[in-house]
Parts: sequence; C-alpha cells; structure tokens
Amino acid sequence: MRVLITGAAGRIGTMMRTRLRADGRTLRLLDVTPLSAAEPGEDVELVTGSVTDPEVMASACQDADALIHLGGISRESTWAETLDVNINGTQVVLEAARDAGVPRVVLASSNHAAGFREIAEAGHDGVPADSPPRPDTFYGVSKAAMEALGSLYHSRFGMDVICVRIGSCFDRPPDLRGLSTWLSPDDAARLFEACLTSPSPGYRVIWGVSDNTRRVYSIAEAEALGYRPQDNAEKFADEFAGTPALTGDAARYLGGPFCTAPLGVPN
Ligand code: 15L
Repeated sequence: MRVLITGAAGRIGTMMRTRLRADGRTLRLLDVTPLSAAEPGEDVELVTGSVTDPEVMASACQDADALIHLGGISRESTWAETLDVNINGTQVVLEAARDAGVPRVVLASSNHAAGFREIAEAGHDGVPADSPPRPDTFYGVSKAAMEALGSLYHSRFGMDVICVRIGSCFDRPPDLRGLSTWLSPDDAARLFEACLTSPSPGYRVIWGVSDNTRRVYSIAEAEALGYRPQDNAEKFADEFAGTPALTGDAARYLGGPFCTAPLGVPN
C-alpha cells in the first residue's frame, strides 16, 4: 500500500512520518520544503513540490492507494494566500487524486471551520462533528471550502473522503484551551489509521481530538470509523493552574482566540 501525505514537512506531517510507518506500507511524502532523507529501513518516497501545482500533484498521485492532505497554511493569512494555497490547492489535490484513481482521501480540516459554534451547543457527547460550518477566520473559511470540495468529489466520483476537524495537534496542549482541544500526536496517528482502514466510509466529517476530560467536541463520529483515543490532556492541567481563562467571544465559541483575531492578518 502506498499512502501519499502532503505537507509532510509540516508540524503534523513530521509527527505522522514516524507514526504512520507500517509493514507493507510506502509513505510518499510531499512538501514544498525539502524533506529529510530516508532513514535506514524507512520505506519512503520524497517529493518536493506544491499542492497548487497540478503537474506535481498528478505525478505524486500515480499508484497511490490513499492520500492524506495536510498541506496548506495552518493559520490566519491574507485572503489571496488562503485562497491560493488552501482552497485552490485542495481542488488541485482532489482533482489529481480523482484523475489518478486514488480511492480514498483524508483532508485535514480544522476546528476553525466551525469556530463560531457555541461551546454551549455541546450536548452530552459534545458538539456533533457534522455541524454545519461556522468559520471564524479566512483560514476557517478555507477549511469549510475544503470540506465542501471533499463532499463534491465524493458525490460526483464516489471517492471516500474523510474531513478531520483537527483540534490542537501538538506534542502537548499549547495553552489552557488546549486542555479541551488537544489531539495528541499518538491519537492523531490512531485517527489517521482509522481513516485509512475503515471499510467504505463514503463522505464523513469527524472531529480530531483526544478523549480529554474537558473536550467539547464529539468523538462518536470518529469512533464509528474505528478510532480509539488513548490520551487525555488533563494530565497537563497543573501546568496551566495559574493561567487566566479566556473571556468574551474567545470563551464563548469553539474557535477561541481565532474568533477575535483580525481577519486576513498573518499570525
Ligand atoms: C488550527 O487549525 C491551527 O492549524 C493550529 O495551529 C492551532 O491553532 C489549532 O487550530 C487550534 O485551534 O488550537
């Protein structure tokens, strides 16, 4: 099996490079930034190029059995850059996958696609994963567009497309909010494994979050694909004991501080 990973030199891509290794699996890693050379025994193929380049993507998709699209801008940026890299780039990726017959695509969406959903919407299991988009930034709009493009390519061409609304995927929760939104790197790998191996998922939108005590995102939809989280951000709670809580809209909505950050200003 060959899995193409875009954005493989980025934060999550780097964490997945080691964790998604498996016997009988070749990882084809693509990034605009040159990737570090293969380690001894590592079954990887390295591609340098942009997700916005149709020729690069057409070639990268050849003989791939699945694609995990992590490439793009992972924060607020100008509208022009967001449109080009995240929205146009996702269309280029999906079109190349369709043309090459790649049957399954996993798209790295973000909690910011639904950042203006109220935390108070969370029921017993959390805010449902397929809540309609309520973006909090241009970045969030690009992730909502990613989900819409994924839906289109599934409906038109029957491709399996899973959109993962990732919370905060870092080695450790980055801040107090992260005690709710954290997706541990190991759980991220478990989640991507479920996305790769679940039989005939069709089109899905799921949250990407660990089983945090304070989580407000539902994990039921991811569990339905076979995800079994094993981490909980609560073990880091003491580190944030003196940290002031968010206030105002940043406290009210899922997107936290993204909801009040200036639009279109790179951060
Ligand atoms: C995201 O989508 C970003 O890519 C990441 O850097 C974090 O800011 C994360 O959301 C978050 O909400 O913590």
